[in-house]
Amino acid sequence: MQTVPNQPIECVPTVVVEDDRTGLSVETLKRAFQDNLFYIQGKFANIATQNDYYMALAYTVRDRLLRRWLTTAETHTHQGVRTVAYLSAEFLMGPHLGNNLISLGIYDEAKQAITELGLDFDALLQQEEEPGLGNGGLGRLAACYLDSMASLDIPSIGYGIRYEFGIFDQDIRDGWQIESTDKWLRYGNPWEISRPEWAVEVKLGGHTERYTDEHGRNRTRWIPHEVVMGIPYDTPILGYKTNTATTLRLWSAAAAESFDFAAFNSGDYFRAVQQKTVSETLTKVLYPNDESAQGKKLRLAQQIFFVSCSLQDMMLILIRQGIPLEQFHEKFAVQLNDTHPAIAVAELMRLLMDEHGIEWDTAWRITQKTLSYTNHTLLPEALERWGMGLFSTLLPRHLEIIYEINSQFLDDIRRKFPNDDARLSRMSLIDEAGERYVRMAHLACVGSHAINGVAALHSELLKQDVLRDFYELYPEKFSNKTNGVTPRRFMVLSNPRLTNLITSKIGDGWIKHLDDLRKLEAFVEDADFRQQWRDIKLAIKQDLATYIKQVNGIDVDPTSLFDIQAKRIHEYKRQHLDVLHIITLYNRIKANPDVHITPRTFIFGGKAAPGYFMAKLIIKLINSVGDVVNNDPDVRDRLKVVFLKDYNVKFAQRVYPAADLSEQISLAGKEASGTGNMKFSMNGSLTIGTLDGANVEIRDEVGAENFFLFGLTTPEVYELKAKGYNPYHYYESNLALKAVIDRIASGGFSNGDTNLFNPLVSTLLYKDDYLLLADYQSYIDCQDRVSQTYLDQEYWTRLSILNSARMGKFSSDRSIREYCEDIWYVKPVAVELKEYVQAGTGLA
Ligand code: F58
Repeated sequence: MQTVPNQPIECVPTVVVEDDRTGLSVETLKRAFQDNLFYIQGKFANIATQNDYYMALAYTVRDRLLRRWLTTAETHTHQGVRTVAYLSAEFLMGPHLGNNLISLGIYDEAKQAITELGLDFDALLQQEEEPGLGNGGLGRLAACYLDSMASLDIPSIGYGIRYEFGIFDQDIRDGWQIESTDKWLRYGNPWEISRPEWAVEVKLGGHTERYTDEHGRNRTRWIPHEVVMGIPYDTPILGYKTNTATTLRLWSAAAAESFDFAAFNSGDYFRAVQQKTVSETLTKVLYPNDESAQGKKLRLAQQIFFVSCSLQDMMLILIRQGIPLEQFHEKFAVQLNDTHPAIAVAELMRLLMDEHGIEWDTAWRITQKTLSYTNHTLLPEALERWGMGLFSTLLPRHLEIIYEINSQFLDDIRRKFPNDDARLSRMSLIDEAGERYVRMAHLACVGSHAINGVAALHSELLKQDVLRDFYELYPEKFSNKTNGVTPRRFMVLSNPRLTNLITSKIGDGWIKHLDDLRKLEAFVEDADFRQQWRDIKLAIKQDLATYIKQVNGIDVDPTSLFDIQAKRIHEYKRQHLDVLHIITLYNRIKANPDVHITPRTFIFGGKAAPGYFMAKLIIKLINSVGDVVNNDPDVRDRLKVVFLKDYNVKFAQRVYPAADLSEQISLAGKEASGTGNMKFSMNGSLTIGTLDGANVEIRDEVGAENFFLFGLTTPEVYELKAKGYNPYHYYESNLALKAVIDRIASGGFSNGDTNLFNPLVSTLLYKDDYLLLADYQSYIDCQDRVSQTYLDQEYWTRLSILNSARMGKFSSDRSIREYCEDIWYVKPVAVELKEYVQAGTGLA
């Protein structure tokens, strides 16, 4: 116990006692850290590893979260509050330690404590294994939303899957992506608490039977082939400088019986443990797909598993609080993050009817009032559908329920649109065109009271195109909720230097009210401020340059324009358009080595889905172009190309602040929103982009004059495709473009091998679904304007400041407020911390 003298009072000096588990002073933190090293890790300095120190610090921080966490749970239970349940197959949380220190407001104290103990604080932060339980934007959005819900005191819980292996680790060998398993749990996870006592059972396979219950009603019972246990693992999510700490509850699969005793007793030891292995396979690994739906049985099993666990868990919460199940929709607003949890429509119906005896009509009303659905894609290949064979084998009861929902739904359509068979077959929950499929987006639309897209353009395109029939049937269900990102992680944590500068000018209110960044506009004409802004950017670029030297062995000039494209690799995102620009500049140099070129460092980061050949070939192309350009003496170091391996949240935090230019160059009408675009811009980078996704709104906010726009618009794309797009025509008629393609095709980046990049080249010349060749010239002209603008550093800095200053709209706090007001009807609940009484266990 540390005693801190207070103001001296007349006779008896008062003392404030800091408990080792809750105290926030540097001295207490030091002592608590050492205690945890000794008592939790079982180590002392001589034998402790860097990881032991990280764990000791993590436990020290977790202790400080727990009082807020338990008090929040108690307050919410006591008040029976309405709660958001955010269902997502992915949560891409990023490291917890730094973020929790910031939320607790003890980042500096912890740093001082650790430094005074002679340890390297930053190295400890870096030690944390990233929980990579997501593929990209969709999973990261879920994580930003948890942060905002907690920060806004919204009663909420995130439900998902505790994958034993998250998104694969990416290495680059000979320019190619190599995947390896992500063993994030190898050294333990100090942030989670398992709750085996709250485990639930999930049924799979088998068949159904009809029976008459004791009230003489016809009921259905499901006799499963297999039962799997779901064990919840809880992680606290502390809001920024508030007492609310919500929960991320991830489900891990386990065998219902560790041993099959019949088999064990008969001496078949192997068969006895086999069931355990099969069950545990369910949550082994995250599917590393991006924007493509693959009808794999295990994936459907993962979806029903986490959805069923989560809905049963919510029911247990109701039962524990004495709330009748008929009030399910009053207690919970359940958000479906894309269609991965859409089976919730049938599962909630099943639980209410089969397990709890509620009649169909009531169950259906509850289901629709409870659920709402966010769509994240416009790509047809990303819309999930499950083959009927697979679906009926795994989920026989759900299929019956879906048939019944469908039959009533089709009747509705017939009433509203008589004699329109084409519409019926377009909208049916079952695709019967050829092989039969269950259409998950349709199920989600029918079973939800609200449907939203994730940027204004995307929501419009959903209404006009992908979900047009559903919009015509239920216009009132549709709305837009433009994505946002948390400024806590993506500014305060990842860019402390810029945070300090901003705060020194406008105070720290912007961290919770991002619109306050507008106050920075008053300093745009302040030359000193601009100088400081520039100095910070340069220092961050220097740090990244050092990292690049260490990891890639490439020397890059920190004063060159850092031009960054970091996101999943996909043809629609057009990383290869960026490459066409690099080669264009290279060709200019080869034609005239003395030509003026604004020095640029092209930086790429991102993973390709392991089965996506073209995306992997794009990675190879980037690295191959880098090998040539970086080593050609004619280039004189004016251009550098770097592919940063293993792009993840931890690494993204280092990359966003270092960019001068952010590449947001997807074909118009393809990117639902994008969120990296927001993170770059907040950190003062300028955007080169198309009118796609949230770029449209970013440009509206920052001003057209502060945004580098190029490319076809969505209607122009539709028009060009309708009249018959011929990429070869662009190739033939544009000499610079032809020279670029020819250099790739002739083996200019593959040691003369003309086969290597042929799949890419011929796709561009003869197919080009994403219209790279049509947008090429507009992109190059725009890039030339970028290069010109960068030469005037004072002007560039003004634009950079204005970009940050005008990003208020893109805080995930704004998005969450909109969801709360328009879809969830959930209100903030203040949590008051009680005096600390021996952890407030409630024991005498
Ligand atoms: C992304 N989708 C969108 N899907 O592409 C992006 O525009 C948007 O900003 C973001 O969602 C958030 O709304 C996305 O990340 C996936 O990762 C799926 C994971 C499961 C398989 C299919 C892709």
